[in-house]
Amino acid sequence: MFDKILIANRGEIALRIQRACRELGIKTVAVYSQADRDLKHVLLADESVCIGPAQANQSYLSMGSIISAAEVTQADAIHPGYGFLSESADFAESVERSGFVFIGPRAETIRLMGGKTAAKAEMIAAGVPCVPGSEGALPDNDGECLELAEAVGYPVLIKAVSGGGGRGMHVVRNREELIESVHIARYEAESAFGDGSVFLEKYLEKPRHIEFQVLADEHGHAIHLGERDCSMQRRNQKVVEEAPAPGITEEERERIGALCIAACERIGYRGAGTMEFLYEDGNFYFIEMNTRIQVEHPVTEMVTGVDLIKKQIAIAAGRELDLKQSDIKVQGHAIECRINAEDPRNFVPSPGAITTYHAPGGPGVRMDSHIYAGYRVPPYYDSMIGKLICHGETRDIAIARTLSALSELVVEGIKTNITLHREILNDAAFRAGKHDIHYLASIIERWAV
Ligand code: MV4
Repeated sequence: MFDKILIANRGEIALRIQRACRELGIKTVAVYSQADRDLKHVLLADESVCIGPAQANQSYLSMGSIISAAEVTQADAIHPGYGFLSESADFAESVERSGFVFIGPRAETIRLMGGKTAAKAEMIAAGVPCVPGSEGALPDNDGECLELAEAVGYPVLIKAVSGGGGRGMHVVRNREELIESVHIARYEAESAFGDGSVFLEKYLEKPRHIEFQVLADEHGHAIHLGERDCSMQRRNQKVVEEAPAPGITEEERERIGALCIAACERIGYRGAGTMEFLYEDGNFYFIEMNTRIQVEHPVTEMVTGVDLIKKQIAIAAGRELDLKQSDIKVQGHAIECRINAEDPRNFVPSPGAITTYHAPGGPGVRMDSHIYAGYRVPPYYDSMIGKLICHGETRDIAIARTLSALSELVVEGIKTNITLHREILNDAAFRAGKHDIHYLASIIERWAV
């Protein structure tokens, strides 16, 4: 097992990774920017290294600074968390070339899955259902693009091959709009990702977002840990996630889960990963794979009892997965609320000093947060200040427990979205588990009038 892990991240996930390391008897190195000297995990780390100024591109995104910090502290491995460099194949490669273990998949796997059309081709080959669309990038020829769209049927969605997370997508509702949209999408993709290639898919109008968690070791064993529903989102930012997904049957879980395992085996996947699907009219359609631990991993931990971060570390250390598929039982229901430092009405970030903090507690209540009274939320990074995760025997109990915990949670000195969560958890469509990916935008519009 590793002796020392460098945590290449900040905030709640850095603290979460540090807790897993402590349990495993592994020392931790915290790296932090000049704006993050007072982060909780920095204060608790065995060693800490300032890696640069507040701006992320000069600190948390600076590969050289992070690898230098690993060298001076003689760390064995680097955990990238989520965001920042977690899905950078170049970073994974640099880490390994410098003699450290990257806690995540091999660099070539990250690169392969980062190409959305290559990822889809692998999934199709493994038997995973995908959204119908152009197989591969669109050709330069306008006539051929029109034929491809015609074959798929309007409306279609144009996506960047090197995109992801919803940026640079264009809905096209008829053939008159296609060519101009393709040209705009190519231009945007080139400026945003340095790769102007785009592809098209049938546009699904009212899907739910359902994703499967997988774990795979380097000895050829892969398992799935069921699914999460992340449909309650706004502008590609998830707000509430839950496991299992409401209304998904054990048969669907086993069938899609088995296909996700087949895909992991096909690509030789290693570590924790997530297969994202759109779900509409009883059908699953793969859209992309995330090759990192995700923000919402705790809901899966709560219903399976598996510590995903400890598994990531054990897999990276070369251990064999000590879980069989038959060991995984989804028990009860878990809901996560992302607590953000922002105005609950207009979503504008609200950094500043936290004067009061009272965390909720009790059975089935988990608060993953790095904040404390006196902590200042810096303005430079994501506004998420914590996650409230509640587990219950049934979805109704989990909802009641979440509402109770939200009423206990006190964060003063800055604005937070706690009231938004109370409204969502009391919403009839959410309580019925019938919300799709556009639902949150629609209720926000209703408040505006
Ligand atoms: C789609 C789609 C509808 N049809 N693909 C957005 C993020 C990226 N991962 C894929 N996304 C979508 N792809 C087809 N063929 C709708 C979305 C989408 C979405 C998906 C999941 C969660 C939130 C979303 C918000 C807007 C659009």
